[in-house]
Amino acid sequence: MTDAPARQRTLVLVKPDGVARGLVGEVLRRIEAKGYTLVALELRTADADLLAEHYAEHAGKPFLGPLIEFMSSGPVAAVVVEGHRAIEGFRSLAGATDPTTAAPGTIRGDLARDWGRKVIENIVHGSDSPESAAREIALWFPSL
Ligand code: RTP
Ligand code: MG
Repeated sequence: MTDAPARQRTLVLVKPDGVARGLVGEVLRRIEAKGYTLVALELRTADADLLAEHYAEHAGKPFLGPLIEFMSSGPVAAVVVEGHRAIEGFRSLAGATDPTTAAPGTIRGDLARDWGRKVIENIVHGSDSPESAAREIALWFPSL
């Protein structure tokens, strides 16, 4: 490997389905067991404005409205996670977007339910690139 990236920070959200089902501790356990560090942690019910900014990349997509409705339906646990290659590493822990096809051993594969709802409910969000991570962390934790 060339020029290994330094420690990274990523924004993880335990979504309302995960909080409602009592899975915050299980998600944090997996993050800590992997060796990542928790830098910030807050339980919060997000409003539509925050979520529209958070999901700006999905503007115009048909699932955006149901996604914002779902994500504002109850509290989320917002977590800043730090570690070597933590952005890609957490996406790997989370598994594929669709709970039905997410691999066993991943958070979504083990824990997410496919309810056949309007939008995919899949327990966690994780930033998908260094640029997204910086933008999302600034949005959810402006004081960091
Ligand atoms: P995330 O952003 O939550 O970490 O998930 P992701 O990168 O795997 O998925 P993304 O494409 O960014 O989509 C964001 C979230 O929107 C919901 N979604 N529902 N067709 C659908 O019903 C649909 N498509 C996307 C999921 O909750 C997904 O995680
Ligand atoms: Mg995404």
